[in-house]
Amino acid sequence: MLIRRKKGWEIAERDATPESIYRNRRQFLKGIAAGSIGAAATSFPLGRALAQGSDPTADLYPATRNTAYTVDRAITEKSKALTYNNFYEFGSHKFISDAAQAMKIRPWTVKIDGLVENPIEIDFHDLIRKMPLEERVYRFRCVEAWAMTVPWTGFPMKALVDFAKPLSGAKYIEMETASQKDTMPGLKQFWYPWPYTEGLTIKEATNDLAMIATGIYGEPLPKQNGAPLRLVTPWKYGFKNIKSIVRFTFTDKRPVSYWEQLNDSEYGFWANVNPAVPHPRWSQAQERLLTSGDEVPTQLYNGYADYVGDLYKDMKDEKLFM
Ligand SMILES: Nc1nc2c(c(=O)[nH]1)N[C@H]1C(S)=C(S)[C@@H](COP(=O)(O)O)O[C@H]1N2
Ligand SMILES: [Mo]
Repeated sequence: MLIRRKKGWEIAERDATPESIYRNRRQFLKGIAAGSIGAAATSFPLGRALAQGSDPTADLYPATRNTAYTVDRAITEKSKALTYNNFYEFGSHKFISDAAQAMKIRPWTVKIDGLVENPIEIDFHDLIRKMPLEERVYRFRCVEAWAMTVPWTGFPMKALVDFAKPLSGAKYIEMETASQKDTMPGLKQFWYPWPYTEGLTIKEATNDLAMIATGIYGEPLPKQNGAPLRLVTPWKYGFKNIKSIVRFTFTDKRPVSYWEQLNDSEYGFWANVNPAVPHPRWSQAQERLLTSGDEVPTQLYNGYADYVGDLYKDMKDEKLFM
C-alpha cells in the first residue's frame, strides 16, 4: 500500500507494491526460479454470471438511516467510491471494479466456528434476514491517506456475535475473505499470504460502531466493495475492513492478519487512526478526500474517540496506532 503520487496507470508494478513486499518477492522468485507454479485456469461460466443478475436481497434496501451516525462531511460521490477501491484479490491497484465482477457471490456460505456455542454454516441470504439492517454514514480512512464518507447498510457486528454465542474463553474474532482461484487473479500472486484475513477483539467487535456491511448507497454491496458482506470499523485504517467474508472464527489467540504477515512493522493488529503517529514511510496528519481531492486534517480514531477511546485506555504497551 502506497500513497498514490502518480496516476494509477502510470505506476509500474514495482512502484505500486510496498518495497518490503517487492523485496521478499524477489527473494522468493529467486528461490523457485525453475519451479512450475501451475497453469492459471480462468473460467467464468456465462450461465452463472447471468443467474447472479437478480439480487434476492434487493427488497431490504434502502434501510432506515440511523441518524446517530451522520457526520459533518459531504458524502463521497457514489461513482468514486465504487470505482476507486483496494481489493488485492483482483489486483494491487485501485481500478479493480470491472475485474471484481467475476467474483461468484451466489451461493455464499458463511461459516461461524471456533469457541462458540453455535458453530454453523449458514447461507448469506438466511443470515441477513436474521439481522437488524440499518444505514449509517461513516468516515472511512485508508492507511494510504485517502478518505471517503459513505452510507453503509448493514447490521451491528454485535448482532452476529450474539447469534454465534461465544464461549467464555473467546477473546478474538478472526475473519477470512473468500479465495476463488478461478475469479481472483490476485491469488496467482503467490507471495501474498492468501486468504486475506483480519481480526478484532470481541470487545471491539461488540462496540457500537463495528458493523457488518451488506450494502452501500442504499443498495446491496457491489462486488468491488466487498459483496456480499464486509467489515466496517471506521476508527481503524481501511485495511482492517475485510471484504467478502466467508468465515468468522472465535478464538483465544490474537490473529495475525494478512498485512501483519506481510509487514508487521507497518501494518499491525490494532491499526487505529491517529494523525500524530506517522506510518514509517509517510505522515498520517492529513487525508485526501476522494471526491474533492481536498486535503483535510485527520482526527484521532478518525473522529470516533468518544465511542472507542475507552477500549484502549489500559493498553499503554501496545502499538495501538499502526
Ligand atoms: N479481502 C480484502 N479486503 C480488503 C482489502 C483487500 O485487498 N482484500 N483492502 C482493504 C483496504 S486497504 C481498504 S482501504 C478497503 C477499501 O474498501 P473500498 O474499496 O470499499 O473503499 O478494503 C479493505 N479490505
Ligand atoms: Mo487501505
